[in-house]
Amino acid sequence: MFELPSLSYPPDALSPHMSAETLQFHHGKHHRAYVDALNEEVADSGMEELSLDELIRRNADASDRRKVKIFNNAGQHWNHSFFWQSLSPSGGGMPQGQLAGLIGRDLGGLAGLRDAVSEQGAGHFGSGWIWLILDKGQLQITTTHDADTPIAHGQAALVCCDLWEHAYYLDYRNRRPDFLDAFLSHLVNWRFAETNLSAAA
Ligand code: MN3
Repeated sequence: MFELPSLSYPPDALSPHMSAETLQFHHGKHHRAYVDALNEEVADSGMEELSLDELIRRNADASDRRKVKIFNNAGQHWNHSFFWQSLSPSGGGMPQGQLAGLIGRDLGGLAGLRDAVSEQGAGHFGSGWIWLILDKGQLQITTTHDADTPIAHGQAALVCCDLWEHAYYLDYRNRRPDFLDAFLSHLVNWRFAETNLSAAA
């Protein structure tokens, strides 16, 4: 059985950049619904023993209706669990160490990273996610649609932001660029990205 992970900060800790109402709905209702649906679909599927990562990889190219549901709910469980750790009450600021070096080498520094997030995040059509990933030794900003996730493509995720409207509509209405700006200025957890880079490199 998969379980909803608890948050490592109180629901009002990200306010005003992400309100307690948004966080409580997003974590307690949306994420919980993905976990519940995943447990329901996996039961008696013959895949009960698989880890979350294995469920994602094994069902990534599925066309069978149930396997598609398993992929979607497993991906959303993975992505949201990763997203909560990508946020911090003391977020924003400057990446450090090896991460800062690679952002300079591959993305044109923090200014280049901000431009890429702004352009790809605002331009992403419909629901999905924006990611900082390490792929074949190179840092990249990339987006995925719906529940898709870098681990289905052999890429290492360093940090992410949710682009579904439920992530920002209560606080920013339709202004996704403002949400992404607040994410980079005040919320993004560079320490988490540095840890993920060390593990991947
Ligand atoms: Mn979401």
